[in-house]
Parts: sequence; C-alpha cells; structure tokens
Amino acid sequence: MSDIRTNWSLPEIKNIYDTPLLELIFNAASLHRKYNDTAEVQVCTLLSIKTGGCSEDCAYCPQAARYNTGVDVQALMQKEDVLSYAQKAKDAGSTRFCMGAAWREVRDNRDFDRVLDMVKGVNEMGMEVCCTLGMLTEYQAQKLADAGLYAYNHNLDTSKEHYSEIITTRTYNDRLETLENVRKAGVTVCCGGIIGLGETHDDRIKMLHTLATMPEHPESVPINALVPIAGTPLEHNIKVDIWDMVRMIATARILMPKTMVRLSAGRTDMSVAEQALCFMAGANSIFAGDKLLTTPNPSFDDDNAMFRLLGLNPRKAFKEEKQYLHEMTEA
Ligand code: SAM
Ligand code: DTB
Ligand code: SF4
Repeated sequence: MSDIRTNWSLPEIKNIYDTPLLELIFNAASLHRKYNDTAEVQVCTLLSIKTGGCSEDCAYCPQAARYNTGVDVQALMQKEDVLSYAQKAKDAGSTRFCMGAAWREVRDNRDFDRVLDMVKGVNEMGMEVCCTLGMLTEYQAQKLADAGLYAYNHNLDTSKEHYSEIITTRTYNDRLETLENVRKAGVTVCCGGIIGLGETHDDRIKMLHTLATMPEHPESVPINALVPIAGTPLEHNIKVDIWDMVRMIATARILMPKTMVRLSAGRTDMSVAEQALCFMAGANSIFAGDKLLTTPNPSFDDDNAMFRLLGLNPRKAFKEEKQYLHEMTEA
C-alpha cells in the first residue's frame, strides 16, 4: 500500500497514535527520511499586521476583544514597516513570511487592498508569502493568489466535536469552507491545530483524521501547544506534556509523509533536547523570530545555535517549484 493516503480510517489512526512511544518515533522518523531531507527545517517568520480587538470568542486567544488579556489593539500596519520586518527576517535566514490579522473574516475594503499590496511586496522579495486573516470567500482567495500568495494558514484547532467548547462564534464547517476556497484558488494550505485545549486523545485523533482525509493533504500542518493567556477562559489549563507533542507530531508525519509538520507555538517552554525529539519525530518547520503573533518565541540567535548543534539547515524558498522545474527541464 502507498504511504501517501487520504483514505485513513479512525481506528487505523488510533492504532498509530497509540503505538508505544519509541516505536512510534522510529516509524515516523523512517517515513520522514524516506520522503524528506531530514537535515532541513523550514523557517517561517510571523508578523501580526493587525493586532487585537477581534470579535470572535476563541477561548485560547489573546486577541479576542472580549477577554482582558492586556494586548494593545493595533490598526493595520503600513506596508513599508511590514516589508522592512520581512527583510530582517530574510536576512536572518527565514524563507517564509506569514502575516496574521486578528479578523473574523476578510472584508472587501481598503484594508484588504493594502494586504494585497503587502503580499505583492513580500513575494517580490523572493520569500514564500503566507497570510492568516480569518475566513475567505473564493473570490478573495483568488485575489490573494493573483497578488502572489503562496500559502494560507487557517487552523481547525481541534476536533469537530470539541470545537463548540472552544469557539461559538463560527462553525467547523465555516473553517472547512474557507480551506476549500483556498484550494480552489491554487494557494497551498497550511492547516493544523492546538493541543492543551482540554480535548481528549480521541479529539486529537479525530482532528488528525480530518486533516489526513482531505482530498489533498495540507502542504503544511502546524501543531501548536497552547500558550495559556491570563484573562482567557483557558488561562489555567495545564501545560502540554512534551510526550503528547511528540506523539502528535509523529502521528501527523506518518499520516501525511510529505507535509511540512510545523513545531509551532509553545517552543519557549521546551528545551533544545525536547525540540530535538520533535524534529526526530518528523517536525520539519518552525516559526522563528522573538515573537509569534503577540507572545514570546525563541530568538533567531537561539534558534541558529540550536540548528548548528543539531546539524539542521534552513530550507530554501520555493523548493517544490524549483524541483519541479528542474525535473521538467531534465525530462
Ligand atoms: N484570526 C485568524 C484566525 O483565527 O484564523 C488568524 C489569526 S489566529 C491568531 C491563528 C491561529 O493562532 C489560531 O487558529 C490558533 O490556532 C493559533 N493560536 C492563537 N492563540 C494561541 C495560543 N494562545 N496558543 C496556541 N495557539 C494559538
Ligand atoms: C499557527 O498555527 N500558529 C501561529 C500561526 N499559525 C499564525 C500563531 C500562534 C499564536 C500564538 C499566540 C500569539 O502569539 O498570539
Ligand atoms: Fe480572532 Fe483569530 Fe484570535 Fe479567534 S484566533 S479570536 S478569530 S484572532
């Protein structure tokens, strides 16, 4: 049977997820080696281009207007400031740049036109451009694609069953619809979730099932550990166990062998040894820069030191296309 499958059953996934840990890591590492360059990690820098004041009630989020989290509301940034931040990220070795906005959805207004301009600018700098702006229509996704957008991040966060415990202001189907619109526009999909929201192991398995049985696997799957934020309903949730993170990453790697599995939020609380286990289990991407959107993240310098220690290298931009073009000219 092929390793790349979109017909996984829930019991199959449960079986993988429940594999004894060292066996699971070994299996994931073997598939990772078969399909990817294990010395390579994609480095993606995040920037919050519009911060706070969001109308949604996502129980984990520091940017929801309804919780007192101390995050300052900031209007959409100026293009020049965004581009100069992107240049700094590029100089520090990032090849992907992701702009995040605390919006429920994109509206067809001047702010969207300004974001399209930012996308054009970052694309012209030779970086892979990603955005995470909330829900999108097919038309908006197409406009982003025309501006040069490479990837769109839109997370499922948890299982369909657990979703309404975490967010009530939109539905799981709303999320899936946006993801379809992104696909239709030919933009690559970045979609994952968070662990530590109070979900069960079965919820995690179900979320992975939804991701791995999409008609095409998302090109990237971020696995976030909840960063508990004072003022949100989840502020007292217990810290995610590193072994849960490793189990989640390894299972994602086995289900979606070619996908970039991103070790996302939560790295400031992990040692280098713990992060090394995640890379061993198949993670091949991180968010870099001393801030995620609003919360701290390890510095470029710390990450470069970790890369040197572990023998990892940043992945080049647009690698898939370059490989494709190379294969076409060879043929
Ligand atoms: N507003 C848009 C949306 O919700 O799609 C884009 C920005 S939103 C902040 C992007 C993602 O960040 C969320 O889907 C969630 O997975 C992640 N996130 C937000 N707060 C987090 C936290 N405290 N810990 C871990 N991940 C978090
Ligand atoms: C994703 O899965 N994680 C990133 C990115 N996609 C947009 C965001 C993490 C946010 C953590 C909380 C914060 O910094 O505000
Ligand atoms: Fe708003 Fe996105 Fe935060 Fe939800 S996760 S409150 S939609 S910024």
